[in-house]
Amino acid sequence: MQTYEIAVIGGDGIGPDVIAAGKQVLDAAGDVTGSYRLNYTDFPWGCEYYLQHDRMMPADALQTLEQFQAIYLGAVGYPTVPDHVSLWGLLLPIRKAFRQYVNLRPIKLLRGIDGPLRGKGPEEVDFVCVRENTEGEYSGVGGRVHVGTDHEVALQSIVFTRRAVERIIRYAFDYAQSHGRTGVTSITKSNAMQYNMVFWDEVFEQVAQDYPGIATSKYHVDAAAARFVTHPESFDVVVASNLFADILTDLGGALQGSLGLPPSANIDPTRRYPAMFEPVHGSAPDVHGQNIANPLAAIWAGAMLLDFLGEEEAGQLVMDAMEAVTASGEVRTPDLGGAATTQEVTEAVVTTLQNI
Ligand code: GGG
Repeated sequence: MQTYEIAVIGGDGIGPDVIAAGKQVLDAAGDVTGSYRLNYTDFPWGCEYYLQHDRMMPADALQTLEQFQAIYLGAVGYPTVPDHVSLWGLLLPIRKAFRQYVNLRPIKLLRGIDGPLRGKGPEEVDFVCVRENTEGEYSGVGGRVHVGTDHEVALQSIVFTRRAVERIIRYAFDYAQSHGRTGVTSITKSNAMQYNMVFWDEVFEQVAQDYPGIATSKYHVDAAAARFVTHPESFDVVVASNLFADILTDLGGALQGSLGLPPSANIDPTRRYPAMFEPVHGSAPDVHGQNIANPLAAIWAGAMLLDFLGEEEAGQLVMDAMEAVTASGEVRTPDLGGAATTQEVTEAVVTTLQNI
């Protein structure tokens, strides 16, 4: 039996609750398959840590995390700490330092869930977003001058490097090829952004030439947002910059019926550094402490973690159990129209998994 070392950062708000649920399901899948054990080390980092230590995680946190095979993260951010401080104090430094240049976000309507789109079911809503995760609009380059005066200036620069743009687009094509997907759609805004996005388009066209078997399309981000709603079935693999994909995948969560469902994987494809798995959603202070947070996004992120570790059979088992629970429609948290607690949904997934 294989043992994997997993760093766990429950983080803020509902983060610790949904990650506890995810651990319970991943452990149950390990017991059923008998093929692995996950050895968790919990780190109490986040906004509460910040209030005590004036930083979101210790100075040597990255060296600590580097020893692990994967990181399982709940949520980052709480109203007690400014959002840009929490995000730049924990989530973004991990993604950047560990070269997690791929942020993989499946957008798939699970069986039994009524998505918001008329006539669009699980067959139509089933695609994958590949988000550039280390630069672009989140490069962190900028500054403020004349602060507090009436001629104050704020600059936030977008940085696109050929290396990063090419590798994320190539990853999207490779992903399509290896997962039986037939098309890659590029998200741009090159009509208005004549430097970085024209560059993005050029690189997309160059890389596409190496994949003659994959169909290509491109949409400006505003048109893509509309098309996500009107023609979700026209997307297969979508590749986009950091901010564009961040926005579009929240829309994707809505297409899935709730932001309590979509997962995400932050991956360094070279595997030099650990990958990080997290729900797309944040800390949800509005439902925190009520035991009604939907654990499915964290559980789904856990299934992606198992796939990444090579435990695909267990990952599939978790997905099958989760989808059997949504298909039955009996046990659902309030975001999906039910009245079940976080714990009840988690137990339903565990029981289903044990009986598959
Ligand atoms: N699940 C992690 C989390 O808290 N996400 C909320 C968030 O604001 N994420 C920003 C991002 O993914 O770039």
